[in-house]
Amino acid sequence: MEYTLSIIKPDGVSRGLIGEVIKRFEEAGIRIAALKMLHLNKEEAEGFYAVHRDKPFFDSLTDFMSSGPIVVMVLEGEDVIGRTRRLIGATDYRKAEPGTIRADFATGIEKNIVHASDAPETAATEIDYFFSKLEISL
Ligand code: 3AN
Repeated sequence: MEYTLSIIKPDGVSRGLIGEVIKRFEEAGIRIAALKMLHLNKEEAEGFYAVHRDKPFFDSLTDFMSSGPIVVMVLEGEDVIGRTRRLIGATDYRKAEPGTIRADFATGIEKNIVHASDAPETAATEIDYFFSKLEISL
């Protein structure tokens, strides 16, 4: 079994899309192994996106990610990293496949509703950032 981290971003939460996103994951046979809502401060958002520290969009991205509550989840399933990425669609929503979460709901490259880890190493680091072992139902 594989695990990945997904985040419903502040735009997804404020637009009432928590249920919609979770429904799409569950309907695809993905299991929710852990879930919580939190509101990151700027420093915590910077820690999560540390790999992007040198990018021109880092400040704006971390402002946005700390602008309101988010929902963080550990997802479980076979090939769940790749399957979740396919369900959410490309980072740039204008290039996302029709029927993906971002194609259906995103309103900007930052305001793209949902995040999901892109590889096993990042999934492990990102899960660790938000969850202790005790919080994950195996
Ligand atoms: P993804 O979330 O699709 O894996 P990453 O990890 O490359 O994308 O980027 C992290 C986040 O940074 C994206 N979800 C998006 O919100 C933001 N982002 C990425 N590229 C840009 C960009 N060129 N301009 C503004 N924001 C960006």
